[in-house]
Parts: sequence; C-alpha cells; structure tokens
Amino acid sequence: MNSTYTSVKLILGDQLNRFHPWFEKVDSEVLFVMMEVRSETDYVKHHIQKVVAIFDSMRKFAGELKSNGHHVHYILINDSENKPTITENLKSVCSKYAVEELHYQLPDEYRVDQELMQLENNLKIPVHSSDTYHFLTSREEFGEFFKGKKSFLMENFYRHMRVKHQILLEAGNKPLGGKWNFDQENRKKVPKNHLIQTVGLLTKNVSDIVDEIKNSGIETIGEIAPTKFTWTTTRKEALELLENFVTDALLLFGTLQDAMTEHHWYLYHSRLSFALNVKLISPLEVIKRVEKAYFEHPELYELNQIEGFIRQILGWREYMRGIYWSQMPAYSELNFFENERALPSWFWTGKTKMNCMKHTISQSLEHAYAHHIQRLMVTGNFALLAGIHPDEVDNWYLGIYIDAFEWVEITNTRGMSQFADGGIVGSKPYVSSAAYINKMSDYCGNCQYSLDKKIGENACPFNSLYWNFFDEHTDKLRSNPRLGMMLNVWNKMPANDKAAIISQANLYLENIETL
Ligand code: FAD
Ligand code: DLZ
Ligand code: SF4
Repeated sequence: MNSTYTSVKLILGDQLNRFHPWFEKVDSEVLFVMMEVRSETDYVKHHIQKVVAIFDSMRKFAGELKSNGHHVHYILINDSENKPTITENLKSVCSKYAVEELHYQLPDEYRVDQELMQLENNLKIPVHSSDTYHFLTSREEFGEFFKGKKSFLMENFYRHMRVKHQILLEAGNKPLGGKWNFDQENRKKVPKNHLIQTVGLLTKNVSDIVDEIKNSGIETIGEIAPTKFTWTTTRKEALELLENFVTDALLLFGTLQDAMTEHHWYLYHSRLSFALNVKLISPLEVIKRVEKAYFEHPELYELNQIEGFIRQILGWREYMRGIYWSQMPAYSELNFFENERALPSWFWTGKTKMNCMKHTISQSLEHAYAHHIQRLMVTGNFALLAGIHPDEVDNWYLGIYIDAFEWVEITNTRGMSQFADGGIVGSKPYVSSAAYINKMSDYCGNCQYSLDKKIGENACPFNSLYWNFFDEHTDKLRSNPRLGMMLNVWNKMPANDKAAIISQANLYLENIETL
C-alpha cells in the first residue's frame, strides 16, 4: 500500500463486475475502496443469507483484485475504523491517503444515487461517475424508447431488445420459430410421478462470516445453515451454476416455470438472480450461453424453454430497471388501491394454516428464495387481496430475498404484484382464487382449508378475498379490459351469495392473524 493515492474508486457490494474497464490495467495511483457498511446492512432487515452472500462475494472480489496487483482498501464490518455510512467511510479514507479525486460507478438504487451525488459537496474533491457496464440498456435509453407512447408495454420493449441484440432471430429480423413469445406453452403443473431432476446444490462453509455478522449486532431475518451455504459468491461458481443449469434444468425451464410443489424449492429455475444482480455474471453472457445451447443442440432443447428463459433476462429484467429509473422517486409512494392493512405477523414465521402461504413463506425463510410464481401468485396475491399497505409488502420482499435490490424488487412488488402503480408495469392486477393455485401446485391437497368452498367452515380464504377484491375495487377495475369478464361474473352473482362471500371475507380479514 502507498501512503498517498491520486484517486479512490468506490466499488459497491453489487458492483462486482470483473470486466469493468477500471480493472483493465493496474495503476498504483488508484486505490479501490470496498466497505461493509451499516447504512447498507440496516436500511431494511435483510435475510441473514443475503448479508452473508454480499460480504462473501465482496471479500472474494477484493481478494481477486489484490492478487491481480490492484491496491484495495477493504473495510470489514467489525473494523474499528468503520463508520456508519458510505460517505463517512470515504471521507476518512480520502483524508488518510490525501486523495485528490474520487470515482464511482452509477449505483442501482435511487437511495444510494442520492447519497453519492452529494459526495463532491461532502468530500470537497472532484467526483466522477461512470457506467457499471452490466445492463443492456442505459438509464436514459428506456425513456427514449417509450417517449410519446401512451403506456409502457414489456412485449414491445422485449421485441426491440431481441432485434437490438440479435437474439433468437432469423433472416429479416423475424423471430425464430415464427413467434416472439411462447408463453402459452409454459403453464404446466408438475406431472404426477414426475421425478424432479434438476441442478444440485453447491455447499460451502461460511461460519466465520456468520459469526462476524452476529458479533456486529446487525439485525437479520431468516435461517442459515452456516456449513451448508448454497449461494454462488464468485464468478467461477456463477459460471458453473450457469453450465449446470443449461445441462440439467433448461430442458424443462419453460414448461414448468410456473409450477409449484411442496417437494422442491427451486425446481427448474436457475437461481442465477443473485449472481446477476451483484454483477458476477453479465446478462448478455447468460443469454448468449442459453441461445448457443439451442443452436448447437436443437434436437435437445425446445424453443419454448429457451425463449421463456431469455425473455426473463432480456425482457423483464431490463424493463424493470427502465421503469425504476424513469419513475423514481414518486414510484415508491404509489398506492393505487389505497391499501392500509398491516402485514400479518405470520409472514415472518410461516405459521399459518394456509398451506400455500406456509410453504412459500417457510421456504423463503429457510432459503432466502422463492420462485417467480410463488412470489407473485401466492404471497403477493394474498397481500393484494388482503389489502396490505404496499410499504409493508415492499419491506418484506426487499428484506427476505437473496436477490432483492430496490430497482428490481419495488417494480416487481409494488408494480407487477400489488398493482400499486395503477398499471405502469403491468396491464392488470395479478389476483386469483384457489383455483389457480390448485391448477399450478400440489399445495391444496394438503391444506386444512377447502379449495372448493367460498364460504363456511374451512372455506379457502383466497376464494372470498378474491371476490371481495372485485367488490371493493369495482370503480378502479371497471375500465380494465383484462378484468371485465370477472367483474361481470361478480356483478351477475345473486345478491345473497355476494353478501355471504363479503361477510366471509370480512371475517377472515378481521381475524387475519389466525388464518
Ligand atoms: P429464473 O426463473 O431462473 O429466471 C432467470 C432470470 O431472469 C432471473 O435470475 C432474473 O434475473 C430474471 N428474471 C426473471 N423474472 C424477472 C422479473 N420479473 N424481473 C426481473 N428479472 C427477472 N427478482 C430479483 O432479481 N430481485 C427481486 O427483488 C425480485 N423481487 C420480486 C418480487 C415479486 C413480488 C415478484 C413477483 C418477482 C420478483 N423478482 C425479483 C423476479 C423473479 O421472481 C426473480 O428474478 C426470480 O425468482 C429469481 O430466481 P431465478 O434466478 O431462479 O430466476
Ligand atoms: C445489500 C447490501 C448489503 C446488505 N450490504 C452492503 C455492504 O455492506 N456494502 C456494500 O457496498 N453494499 C452492500 N449491499 C449492496 C448495496 O445495498 C447496493 O450496492 C446499493 O443498494 C446500490 O444498488
Ligand atoms: Fe392455499 Fe386455499 Fe389451496 Fe389452502 S386451499 S393451499 S389456502 S389456495
């Protein structure tokens, strides 16, 4: 280490992109700074596995930079010099090394963006920002694409991205297979007697980091088995996970992507979201690898598996980021249905009689993971039907999932799942009764509630809450063309039946803690 440095370059915990131009050459006048910092560990109560995964990834990334000859100043969570915020830590590092200028990569979260924009003021040295060279769309490009259009639409954006990056196309920029989207084929339940053969789990020992986190006093949620940690925290592990996914799980990814079962917590999903979000692996390399599998082995892979997977990353992931930067900060205040109820306390324990909720919450606490349909159509569905305040819902999702960073959490939760944005992200609220959950899962068979009953003893809460939702929000839903049919069904129901359903829903809402 030198006693002085010309410049400091800040690397945040989700900026672990080894191919960033910053790392092309070793420069002994540059000091890279990484920090485990209370403002980031404490802005929400995170799952213990998420904090472990971030710290482990950061430490290994710093180790790799050092072994390549870069100068790195790494602040550990329990270091005596550690200050509570990014700004304060930078202030003390810059003064210790008489630093003349500071560089940072544009952060993914609005909160941190605001803090970093004040650095020049606070540090009194020139401050420069640069791209992270990770996403496929810049913050501004998304706004330009939708300029002058009446509403956002993922499908249009996705087609644009397919052409822009030349993914799954044939001559004349036509979609391979004649269709842009094969979603219709991706709605199957796990067949009876199907043996789930998917990617195995890597496990490693993270006991030391767990102890350090415990000693630091950081409050966390969820469980951890410190000697059997399953998340990828290096680029090498992420690449291995991608390879194993392509070989073992991609074959059925699309077909069973919406399916849910008590017997497996990730099925044919990739579990790549953490590695992607902290930038150990890039979206384009994942997309290209999956496309290559198809081109090399069209006899093995069906197009619906490949297109379904690529759409999540090339379409949804970039789209959510675009919405985030075009709508923040107002987005975080939106509450279209004016919901006010508190989240029931069993969201933090999984202790509920509703088997679908018990299962999804318990696995989230155990693994910091649930797949998309569990998040959307079980916990998210319930929260919306029960009228939970979107702040409470966001807080839960932002804390509990391994991959939760506000830019992708809030757009999925407040937007897609809670429709609190009134239709910016999606064109309809995702609500369902027990029928959908039963169609896509094996949860209902083992439930104390009866999936066929709307009212009476043991009637499934999703059923009465579903119709109650239409009743309560008729005015707001009337103009939505995608919900007209269900509103008509509700409106045509005999008055006595409607009254019984509403009173059942109210009974459940009054006793929400005991459901
Ligand atoms: P796979 O099913 O294997 O999909 C592959 C990749 O596609 C994912 O790794 C992810 O990068 C991307 N992807 C898939 N769906 C989406 C989506 N809707 N938006 C953005 N990217 C997507 N994803 C997060 O990364 N962070 C979050 O905080 C987050 N919160 C969510 C909250 C709710 C209410 C819902 C409904 C979805 C949320 N998602 C979030 C999206 C999705 O559920 C996760 O990306 C996915 O479950 C991660 O698991 P996987 O890597 O196995 O994904
Ligand atoms: C999520 C997170 C956590 C829990 N801890 C840290 C940390 O100690 N240091 C750090 O640099 N980053 C952490 N992160 C990720 C940041 O919250 C993330 O970089 C910002 O939110 C910007 O997206
Ligand atoms: Fe969930 Fe209702 Fe099915 Fe029970 S019956 S698992 S509460 S949908």
